[in-house]
Amino acid sequence: MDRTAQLTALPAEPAIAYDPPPAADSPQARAARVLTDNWTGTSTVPSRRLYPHQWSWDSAFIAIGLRHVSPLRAQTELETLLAAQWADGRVPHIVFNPSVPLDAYFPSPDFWRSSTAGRAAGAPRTVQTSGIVQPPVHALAAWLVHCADPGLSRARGFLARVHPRLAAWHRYLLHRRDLGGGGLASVVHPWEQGMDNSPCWDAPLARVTPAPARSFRRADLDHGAAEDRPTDLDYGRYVRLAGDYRDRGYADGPGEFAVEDPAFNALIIASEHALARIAHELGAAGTARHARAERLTAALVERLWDPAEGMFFCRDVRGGGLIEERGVSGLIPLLLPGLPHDIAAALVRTLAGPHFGLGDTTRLVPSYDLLGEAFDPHRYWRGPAWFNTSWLLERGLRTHGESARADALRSAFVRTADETGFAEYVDPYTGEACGALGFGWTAALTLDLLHLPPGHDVSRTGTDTFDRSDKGGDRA
Ligand code: 9WN
Repeated sequence: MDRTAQLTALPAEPAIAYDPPPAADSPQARAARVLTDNWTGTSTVPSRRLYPHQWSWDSAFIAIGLRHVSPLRAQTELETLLAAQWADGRVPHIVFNPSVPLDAYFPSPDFWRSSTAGRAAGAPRTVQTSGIVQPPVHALAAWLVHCADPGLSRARGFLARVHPRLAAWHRYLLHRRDLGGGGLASVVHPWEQGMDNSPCWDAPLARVTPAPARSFRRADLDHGAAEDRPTDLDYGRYVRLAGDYRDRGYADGPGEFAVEDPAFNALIIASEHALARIAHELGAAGTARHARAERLTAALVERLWDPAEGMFFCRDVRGGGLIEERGVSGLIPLLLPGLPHDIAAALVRTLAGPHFGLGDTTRLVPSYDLLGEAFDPHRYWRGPAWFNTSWLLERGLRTHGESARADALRSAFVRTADETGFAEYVDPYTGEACGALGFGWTAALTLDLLHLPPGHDVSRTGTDTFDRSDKGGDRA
């Protein structure tokens, strides 16, 4: 579909943010086409075949890119997800599309049984969801979506509607999920952190007895190469953990697996800063939230920073101690404007050093240590480069004044995304496509990076390093 046809297919709304409009054969047009193809009417699927429902952190990243094509759709994307929020505040990691056959994705709604097993936690009756969560990128996404078209956002009361839900979501994470007692949130399943088979989970997962292979049928292998996906043993453990959580009525408390992850917590902090800006836009001070974000940053450093290794590690709350595996998650706190200068500088050195090879041996940032024993350039989160983490690190580099490295990462990102047909993940050395093609957040975040004017330096915009809008929504 050419650009004109794409535009006429969209509902009536304010003009597109491109100036001048992209040519039909441009990366922008190709990325926008993926978002059009993956749009269901109320949200965007990560991939038509492999992931045919709505995923939580995917939707947040997708909204960040979609805002440049259709601010209305970007708002709708987030509102659809938040409408599935449980009464205890959790935002489920999957919102199921009832028109998709049950066997198209595993675990399906009949595994999670949200409306019965999740009743005590207030799962909604009208929509079927999973019962676990994903990283809280949503307040950040809501703020950026607002900034793309503040007029439309105000006219629709977008922030006023999402603010209470986002505040309840953060309350859930910071109160019900502080399982380590040190102020940070824990994830209770590898799927919650979003980097499913990262070697960071190997030690805590080893304590979990896998569910028998005959007790479930994986649908992912119908669409993805087995050598690029988690193993059957991984799946046995995922199923056991999720089933046990469900059988406890999704009550948070003692469970076999609880990990404090640096990326998950950095994203809470970034989103707390965004919530402060949302509150300010709605007429409140927002200062308490900024202060909490700073306290959380201090807790992150105290509990997860390893000065000798120059990166953050996960903390195994049940097993005790830091997990000394270098996952990309340990670099993501670079996103935070309030990070002490020496820590930010050490993270940049680690990113550019032999374990991650940025600007030297790799094209994009690998998901795991190039020198680690478990490194595999094709197997899911055990080495391949993913576009959402490179986007977060591009932000982080820009935030801390590393414009040249950020520009180089941005160019490599856009080139690799476009060349691979917007692959789900790629070999970090060669850029070879792995997983699904036409992947939602890859296309969306490409659009976002292409929207950044050349030479733009977010480090000069003060503490808010998240707003790339050209419409002045952040001037409040
Ligand atoms: C389980 C949808 C999701 C992403 C995750 C990614 C993968 C699911 C799966 O796909 O996880 O949630 O079936 O493998 O690991 O980050 O949100 O794109």
